Amino acid sequence: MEKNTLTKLENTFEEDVYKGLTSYPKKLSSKYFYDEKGDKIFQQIMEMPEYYLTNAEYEIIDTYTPALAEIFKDEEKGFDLIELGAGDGKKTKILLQYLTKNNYKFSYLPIDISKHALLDLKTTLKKEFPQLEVVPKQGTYLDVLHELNEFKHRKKVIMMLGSNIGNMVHENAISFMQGIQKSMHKQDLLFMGFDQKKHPKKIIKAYSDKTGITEAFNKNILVRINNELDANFNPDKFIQWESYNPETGTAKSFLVATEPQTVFIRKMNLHVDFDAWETIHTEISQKYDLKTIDWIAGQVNLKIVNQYTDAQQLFKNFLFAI
Ligand code: AVI
Repeated sequence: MEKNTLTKLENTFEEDVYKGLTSYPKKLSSKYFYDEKGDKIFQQIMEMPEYYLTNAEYEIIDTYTPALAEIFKDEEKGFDLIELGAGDGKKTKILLQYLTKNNYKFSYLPIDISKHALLDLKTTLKKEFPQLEVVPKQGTYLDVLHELNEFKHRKKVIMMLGSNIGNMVHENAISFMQGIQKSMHKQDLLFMGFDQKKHPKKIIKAYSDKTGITEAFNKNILVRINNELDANFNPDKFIQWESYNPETGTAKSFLVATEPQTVFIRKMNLHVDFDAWETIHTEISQKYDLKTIDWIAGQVNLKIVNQYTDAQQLFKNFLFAI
């Protein structure tokens, strides 16, 4: 029998948790950080002074909005501005403000896995830009790739901000971008954020703030397993640890058990044993340099049209075409 989407999603969480916690070393995917509470914690992260990514990309968009609007526009038919992983759209609003104020012809299609974030966004956009046509879509990145194929009637500008691509290992980033590339036609553009390699201390600080917000973000996955799979993780018996390899540009987050313990996950009838100092790898946040972005673009047959950076060159947004 065909399973409905919800069952499929639930199974994926359950299956991933099972696989991740029965393998060695243990792992859980950061995509499960995000539920209503996780979304809120991520909002707090974006406001932390240590988390430089948000302000840097804000500065880029603020500086280059008029130039981008000119590149994005299609005077005849207008264009579809499709944002992958829209979140609260704070950065995008600068662009929307400029485009609407200057009467550019376009629609905005925010796509996000979080229904909650999309509803909030739609409500605020309705207030701030009553004339703007907003078509929100809820779905995973994979659903999104299917959706993208359906937009062929006019120019597409696909946007993915915030270095979300950095949460994928290169292999997955490449197949994801390949999927996007396949959905693109001659005039379409892809505008994407890539966090840059920089002083390792600055990166470590951004992902291990003293207030414990990032730690709570990581631990939210344990809370979700407790709530959704009826488990008894004690988050206080784990600490979050961040590492950064300046050679590969990979920042990795771990939850580390501070003492030996056994966790029972009732829904799966599974006992999970932890030795003291055993790890669960939770997230990668890839940092890039031009060579790596050039290499990825080459792998997926995309051409770099332009690149934009902030005054401190912490972050870059790249514009790609086929
Ligand atoms: C969503 N993503 C790009 C964030 C990042 O920087 O990897 C998630 C995050 N994890 C810890 N802090 C922020």
